[in-house]
Amino acid sequence: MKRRNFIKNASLTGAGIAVGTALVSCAENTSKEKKAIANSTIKATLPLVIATWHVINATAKAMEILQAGGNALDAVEQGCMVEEANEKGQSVGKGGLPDRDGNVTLDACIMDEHGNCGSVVYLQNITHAVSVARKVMEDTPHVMLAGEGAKQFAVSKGFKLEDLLTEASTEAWEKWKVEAKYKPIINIENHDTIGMLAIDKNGDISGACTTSGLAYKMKGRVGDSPIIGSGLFIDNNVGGAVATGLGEEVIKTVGSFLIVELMRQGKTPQEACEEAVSRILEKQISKPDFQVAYLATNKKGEIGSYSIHKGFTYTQYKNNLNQNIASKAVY
Ligand code: SD4
Repeated sequence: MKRRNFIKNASLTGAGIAVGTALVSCAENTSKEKKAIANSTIKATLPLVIATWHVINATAKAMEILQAGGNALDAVEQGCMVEEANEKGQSVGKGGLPDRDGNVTLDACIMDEHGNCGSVVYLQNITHAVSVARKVMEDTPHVMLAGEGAKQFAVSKGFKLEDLLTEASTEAWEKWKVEAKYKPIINIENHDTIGMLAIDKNGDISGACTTSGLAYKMKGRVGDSPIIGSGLFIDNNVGGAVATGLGEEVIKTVGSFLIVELMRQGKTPQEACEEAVSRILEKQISKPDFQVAYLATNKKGEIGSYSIHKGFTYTQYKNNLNQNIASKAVY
């Protein structure tokens, strides 16, 4: 590990206090004290898990892994898998709402503390898209696999083929065909893509994002969620960010990457999320009828979230408290 990274990483652990102390041995006492207080606050905050929307069971699973000493990558994968398997959630995995032709197509990605990432787009018939994304990251020389190729790869890795269109989703789709007459619905509330960030006991951060995408999208449409930098971005020197809502607007502004870069420049996670939302709004001529929401954490475990419209909530498991929190919003 490069010395600079070692120091940055170590400063989040008990060892970091010693390393940090050695480096500032000539500095004033007051700054030493401040550093010690900051380090102990970070230790109290970690490990932590945050995720978009109301996904208490998913964050609980991720925290179980972190508390047992597991790493952030395993935590975000297994946390997301809880929602992918939950048929009642109609925006993720099995039971996800289909495109306008009745196909359930999944998008997912994952990114670790080393900057490695994997992604699948337009994946059909496999519930755990996030795990396929992890296999792409770990077992191929590529970052992204799409459609039939992604499916074949998943099968070669032992994933089972399943019908992801449940009775409830079929009913909702049939109703939409009659009522909406194939006109896309942009519903500010009808999203619950899971984007999850975790920081483990070592202070390392990973993230994942998984979704069935926008309900009743055009066949072939891919959103922001599997696109590294849009739906998710991680930098172990800075923090991480995830997005939910109308993916087209997130892609146009490369939202999650933007937030991490703004935090790198010194903004708090809250300030960075607000700036990313305003980058979208400054291009609108009137109040938009779509929703975009961001959630971010820096390496100190400070959390920020911001959405265009009220109604976005996120789940935070921090300092032994697993709770759902209403985000600040523009409107
Ligand atoms: C997409 N961003 O496909 C996703 C949708 C979403 O909660 O976030 N749903 O555009």
